[in-house]
Amino acid sequence: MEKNAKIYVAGHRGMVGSAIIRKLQQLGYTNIITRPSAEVDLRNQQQVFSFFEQEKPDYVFLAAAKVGGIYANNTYRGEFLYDNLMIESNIIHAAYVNKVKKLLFLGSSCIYPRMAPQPLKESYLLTGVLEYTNEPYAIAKIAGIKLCENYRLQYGCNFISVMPTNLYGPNDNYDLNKSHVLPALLRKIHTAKIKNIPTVEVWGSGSPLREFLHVDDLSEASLFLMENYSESELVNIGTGTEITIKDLALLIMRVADYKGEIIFDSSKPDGTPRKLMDVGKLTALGWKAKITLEEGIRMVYKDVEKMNFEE
Ligand code: GFB
Repeated sequence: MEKNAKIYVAGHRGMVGSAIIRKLQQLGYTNIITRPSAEVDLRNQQQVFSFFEQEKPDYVFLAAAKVGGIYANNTYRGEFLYDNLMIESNIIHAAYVNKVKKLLFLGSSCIYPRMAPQPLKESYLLTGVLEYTNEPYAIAKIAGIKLCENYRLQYGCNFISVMPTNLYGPNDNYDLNKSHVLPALLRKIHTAKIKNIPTVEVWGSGSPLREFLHVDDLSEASLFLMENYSESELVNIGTGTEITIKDLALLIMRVADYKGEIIFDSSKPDGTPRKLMDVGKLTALGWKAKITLEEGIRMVYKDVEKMNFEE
């Protein structure tokens, strides 16, 4: 990407989009464009098409999506399917019509089959049944991957797909009904600590394994792939290491210096038992995650300490 190229970041207010903008700015890109959803509703085809026709971006980072943790995915199932299908279809088609030089589409590790062998290789896509709690989101993301792949095959578009593992970092969502586990536990543990509450509630059994990547690593990897990868097959982005939800809670308790007890709420779902990315392809291309989970949690916890959570 040329330093003065016109780069559109869709989803600039979200955790991923804002991290991509920070990284682009750090690296000296000067012509980044964004649009608030009040001006361009990405689910609206007409608005997206007019915006692309007017702006004619050279490069697109497609980081806009309706996202959430296990509860939100399982509750707002229709919205997760419809909004994500509309957003990605509108942007990918507009990018094709307006001759965007390259587009990077962000998916998620939940696209892989629930019981796929671990670690998850890119080739396991569509080899089995999906996890039901996030099936609508996963189906929408798989459709996005297939749009990129097939627009490349039919029209020669340079559109690539990258699949991040579970993310965390600045601008995360701390609403307990919508958030992912890491921000949820940071909030719950911090609140318990400052209010002297002796227990903290962790959903499910605590035994599922998850992999966590700091969003600043994700944005670096995304820019790296924008510069260095132009193939139809998706690429996993992760750390290649995993932790149980129980150990994650214990780690956050240590960082927050909270000495209470964990109570598991078995009425809440566990979701996929395990979701570890095989990052061999990305490593071979020349990129590796830098921020360890403990370092990342310590960084984010500094922000959490300044937040004022309302009960
Ligand atoms: O992060 P999370 O919501 O999503 O949950 P997934 C991960 C695990 O943490 C589950 C447990 O086993 C949860 O039951 N957990 C424990 C909690 N306590 C909490 C809590 O207070 N809040 C939350 N949210 N979880 C999502 C998918 O799956 O991962 C999305 O639904 C997306 O589609 C995303 O792919 C990356 O890892 O289970």
